[in-house]
Amino acid sequence: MRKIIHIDMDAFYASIEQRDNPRLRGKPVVVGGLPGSRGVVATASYEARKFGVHSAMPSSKAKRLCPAAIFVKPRMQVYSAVSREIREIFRKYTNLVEPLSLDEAYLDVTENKEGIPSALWIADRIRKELKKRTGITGSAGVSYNKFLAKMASDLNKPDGSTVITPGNALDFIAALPIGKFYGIGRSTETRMQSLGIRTGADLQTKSESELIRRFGKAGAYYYHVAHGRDDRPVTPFRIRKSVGAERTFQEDILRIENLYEILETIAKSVETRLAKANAAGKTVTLKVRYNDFKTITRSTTVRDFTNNAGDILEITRPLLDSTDAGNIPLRLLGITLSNLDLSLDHSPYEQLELPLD
Ligand code: DCP
Ligand code: MG
Repeated sequence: MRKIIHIDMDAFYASIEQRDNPRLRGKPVVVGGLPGSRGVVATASYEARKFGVHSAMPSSKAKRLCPAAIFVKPRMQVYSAVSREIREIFRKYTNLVEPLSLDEAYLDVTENKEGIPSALWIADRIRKELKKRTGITGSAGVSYNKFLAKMASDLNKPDGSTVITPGNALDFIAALPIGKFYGIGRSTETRMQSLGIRTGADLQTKSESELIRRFGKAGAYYYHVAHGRDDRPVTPFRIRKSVGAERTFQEDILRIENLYEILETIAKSVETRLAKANAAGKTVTLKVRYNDFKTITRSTTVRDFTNNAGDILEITRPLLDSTDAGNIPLRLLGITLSNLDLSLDHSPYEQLELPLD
């Protein structure tokens, strides 16, 4: 049996704001767009949640629900730094760390670097260390698979741990409202409700073939997790270092105007790839290969993160001008962005995406 921990920081952005500004401690704090704007709430401190304020709610509504709330704009750079810190702490125990977002991750501690047999013990030790090193608290779910660990980490929030064992898993799932299942979003919840599936107990009565017929591949996932089964492994991924695109030409190109045009199409594909990776970069590198295969690179590092084709083109054109392009025919052109910020998936204006919905 595996030992999986899911850790999720408490009111992540808001806790960091309260940590860095004592004036905000113990107060209702809303991080996100300001109420005058058309922004939304990224998150709210637990003091603000008592008034019904939550993530993805229009900030103007948050203000109505909690007039005393203090609104703070997100500081993504700081949250990314804390995110890196918490991942470092996780990796002290296992290399099998799979981040789900900036503030949460799965850990497989079946085998762990400290040789600790109890996963709950590890979870609590990690939580102590999180508090000490980052100044904010996190909650943990401990179980024998990812789904149950994820569901468990919510049960004793904030600042708590919960264990789900094979002995109590089925009862726990039976009592779960269907919308709480990880992987069941708003639209699937509505469809399930219309089929009379309101809780885990209702889901447990459905056959796998019926769920697959109605929900496709996701139906098989619903069926298995309803019965406490989830054999997805914890898969750590390497943090991306760069995003780029290049073109090798069918015939060498001399005319600088043609090269500018190609540069623009490459910048556009880099833009698309950056969007897919939710990334932006500060260092833009141009790669040029001459017809004799000699290859050179030229880089510029800019002050603000960039992720759009227009900016990338503006930066790479002078780089291209600084080479022998236009005098010597080229075989290849490429653009790479590095020095990446990968946290844009947490733009407060976007809802978190669920994997199966
Ligand atoms: N976030 C966001 N927009 C959302 C949801 C979340 O920008 N719709 C950001 C802000 C959160 C962070 O992601 O602080 C982590 O999301 P969580 O869902 O883990 O929420 P919190 O950590 O804020 O609170 P909780 O204590 O419930 O985990
Ligand atoms: Mg959280």
